[in-house]
Amino acid sequence: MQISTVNFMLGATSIKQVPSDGIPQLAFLGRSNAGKSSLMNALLGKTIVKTSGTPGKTREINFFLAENSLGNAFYFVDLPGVGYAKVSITMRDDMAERIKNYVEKARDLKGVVYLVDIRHGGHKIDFETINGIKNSGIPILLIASKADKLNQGEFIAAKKKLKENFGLPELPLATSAKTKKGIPELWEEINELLCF
Ligand SMILES: Nc1nc2c(ncn2[C@@H]2O[C@H](COP(=O)(O)OP(=O)(O)O)[C@@H](O)[C@H]2O)c(=O)[nH]1
Ligand SMILES: [Mg+2]
Repeated sequence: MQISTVNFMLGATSIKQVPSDGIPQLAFLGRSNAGKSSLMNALLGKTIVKTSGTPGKTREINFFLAENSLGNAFYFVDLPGVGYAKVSITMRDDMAERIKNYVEKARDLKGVVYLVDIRHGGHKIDFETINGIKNSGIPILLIASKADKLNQGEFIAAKKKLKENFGLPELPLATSAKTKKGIPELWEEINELLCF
């Protein structure tokens, strides 16, 4: 997918600030450090979303407005990482609530790309978060991130494990922001979710 423009629009701190302008939104969710920002940059072909060695930093819901070469506009939404251990439980609960609130109330949200580090197989917080937003009816696309971190044998085993752990109908798509593995395939899925 060719992206012609992308701009940071706003960092929302409350649901009232979330755009509801009819432009479809795709949100990225997962634990801190799962590779959300890096994957968004890889998809957009541009370093616009801040990546960080300091997990748990994103507190706002960040909206990036992009347009593809066919003239379709869409938002990529960078949600705060879930379950980061080094912030207070109150802060964690607060962020979990904000995420849930966004997923349930955002009228133009078309799907959630949920990242799980391919090496980790899923943590308790991943299952909890996914269960927490399932009822919203928003499609959730589980992605195995950082695929370049495993060799071929480990890679196949890890995808099977994720399928089992999350009860997926098929093996998850694995991506790497580093090698760009899986990026064209992920764009196909995204275009379908955004109805492009
Ligand atoms: N090797 C490798 N490292 C990655 C990949 N994606 C992200 N990272 C690294 O993982 C760390 C966290 O990435 P980031 O995108 O900020 O994660 P976020 O907290 O989920 O937004 C950074 O040091 C990234 O460079 C990937 O596909 N491959
Ligand atoms: Mg990030």
